Amino acid sequence: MDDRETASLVEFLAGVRRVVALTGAGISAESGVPTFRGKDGLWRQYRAESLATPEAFARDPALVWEWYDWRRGLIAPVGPNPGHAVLAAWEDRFEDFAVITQNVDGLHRKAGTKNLLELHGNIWRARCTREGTVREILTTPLPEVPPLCPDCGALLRPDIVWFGESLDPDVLDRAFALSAGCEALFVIGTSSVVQPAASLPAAAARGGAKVIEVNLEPTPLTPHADHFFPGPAGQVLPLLDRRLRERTGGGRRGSGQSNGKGRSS
Ligand code: BJW
Repeated sequence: MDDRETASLVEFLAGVRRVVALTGAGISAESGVPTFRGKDGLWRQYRAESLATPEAFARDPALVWEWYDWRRGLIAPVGPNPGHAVLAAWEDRFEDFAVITQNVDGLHRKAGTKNLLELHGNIWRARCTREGTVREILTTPLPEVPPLCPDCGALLRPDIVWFGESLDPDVLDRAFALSAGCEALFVIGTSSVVQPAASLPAAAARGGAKVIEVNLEPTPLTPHADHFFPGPAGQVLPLLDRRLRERTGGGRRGSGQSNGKGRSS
């Protein structure tokens, strides 16, 4: 993206109020959390897609829990990176700012984001397969694999949305409403292939929002995005944030004079 395009985007952002960020595994990559579809997305010989399914869990719950136990062990010691930090700070910069994440790692909350929708659940929670009760389990490694419900002895499962399972309808409705109602949607570090999350940018565009993509490489969304910033989120977002602070004199909020939902170029 050239400097003139960045400047015009910064000008636009300085005047908007309702901004949403949709994030995927790429935003946590610089914290050391492997992505799903990159070359690091393999665990032993398994692809993430073949483990994150109810069928895989029914076939071999211990194997699936071993994978989650390994991932929990990777995530536990790491912290948010500058990309997460910028999004947390944008709650103060924009009047109405929300993060919708596909990630289950909890790093947005660790960075201080409060207005957060977790589309695919959270790796630190487990759900009883018999009673549906949800509990937080922070111990890593797990004392027993697979873990059992302390109340009824049934198998626990990760409180995560696997392929073929429905997302929480309330969370999904709120995600679509936020996307359809925002003036700018940032789409950061996601391959934009997993539905229904991959449909949120189209909902935002239909509502008149600018769609701004940040990714190391082009994705199926790129041809439809208004702006594409190639590069690591942990560098691109701080750069944009700095330009925005320079434009607004370091103020915590934009001018409040919304550009409406129309596109400006
Ligand atoms: C960087 C970077 C850096 C790297 N900086 N960038 C319609 C059509 C076709 C199929 C379907 C459909 N609707 C539903 C489906 C089926 C399915 C689906 O979407 N399949 C597609 C793969 C085709 N969807 C579902 O099953 C969903 N359920 C559902 O819709 O229910 C109703 C229904 C069911 C069936 C049929 C029809 C309707 C549920 C989806 C649940 C996804 N769950 C997972 C795993 C669980 C979480 C966990 O264990 O952690 O969620 S899958 C996995 O993919 C995970 C992620 O959240 C999700 C998205 O991945 P993400 O975040 O995009 O990561 P990557 O690795 O793919 O990409 C990383 C990106 O970052 C790359 O682009 C890099 O370049 C970039 N990057 N470093 C910036 N530093």
